[in-house]
Amino acid sequence: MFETLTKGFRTAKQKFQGLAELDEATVDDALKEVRTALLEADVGFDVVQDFCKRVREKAVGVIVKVRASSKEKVRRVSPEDHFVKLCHDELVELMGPVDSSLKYAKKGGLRAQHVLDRLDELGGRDAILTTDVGQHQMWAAQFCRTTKNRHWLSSGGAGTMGYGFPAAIGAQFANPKKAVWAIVGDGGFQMTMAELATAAIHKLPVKVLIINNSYLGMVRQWQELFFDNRLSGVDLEGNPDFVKLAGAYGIKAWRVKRPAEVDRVLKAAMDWNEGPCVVEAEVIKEDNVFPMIPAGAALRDMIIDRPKHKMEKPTGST
Ligand SMILES: Cc1ncc(C[n+]2csc(CCOP(=O)(O)OP(=O)(O)O)c2C)c(N)n1
Ligand SMILES: [Mg+2]
Repeated sequence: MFETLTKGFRTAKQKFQGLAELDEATVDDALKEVRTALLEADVGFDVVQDFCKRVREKAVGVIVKVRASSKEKVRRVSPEDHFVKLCHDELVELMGPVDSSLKYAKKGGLRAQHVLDRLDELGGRDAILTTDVGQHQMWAAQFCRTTKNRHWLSSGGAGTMGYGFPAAIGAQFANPKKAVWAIVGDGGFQMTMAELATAAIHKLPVKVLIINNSYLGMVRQWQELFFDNRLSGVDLEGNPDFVKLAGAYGIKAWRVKRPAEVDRVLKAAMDWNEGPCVVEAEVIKEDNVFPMIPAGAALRDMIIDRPKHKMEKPTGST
């Protein structure tokens, strides 16, 4: 296992040496070798590439990035310490200093990533978090870094939209003193939003964060990437006004539209102790989640950034 991994790194490194002259296809090829090596070696840490940008910048040899947390993880996975150190050194040599791989544009409107990043920072990391299914779920998984047991309730696999809010109500009943946040999509929330009544009647302090992108976002992303952006049945232009909806149940609600308002609104929701509350984040409509793996594809086929070429149609569904 160790040999496979280091061989993968070494091969890639040799290939990367003359990076300035390499085209993207060759770099892609070399990266596939690293990914394969990692998979075959069955190593439990994340490696994310940021190669397109680097290639454009012609930065030689800085290719593979590890999540910021991985450095710690790498250290922690003893007892195979010598191997871990070897991997770490190899990676550092390839990468330069480790930095966070999950980035998002800070300009051009409110992004779900920003809202979830701030939720994590302002107290979400200690809260019980639940999610629906879709883009917001992926972003929540990326940016909300809870490490506590039983603090992450999410409907994975054949995930079910509408799961997040009722799951949060259950979690809140079971843990009356804990902060519980339901992170839901504007599509998924509409499947179980009648439970606002349950939350109101029982004065549950559950907090709902609606990531409103006015789309069945995950399906829209697939239609964009794999079906020539021929959108069908994904526009949620008939959405209700979620703040008014909450108001109709007698529930406190805020709407946030600008990045500068996020902290203030999230803090206000965190401080709200008179029963449930709702935060509607009106985010940009057409953002995509990366990295992603097309259905039916393998981990090594992971898409890191917006593909420049036409993608093959996936063999499975969302
Ligand atoms: C009950 C149910 N119906 C359909 C799907 C397929 N599906 C997965 S994600 C998704 C879109 C979710 O939209 P939204 O809740 O707005 O979340 P977003 O992706 O926009 O964050 C759909 C339709 C599903 N997972 N569950
Ligand atoms: Mg949506």
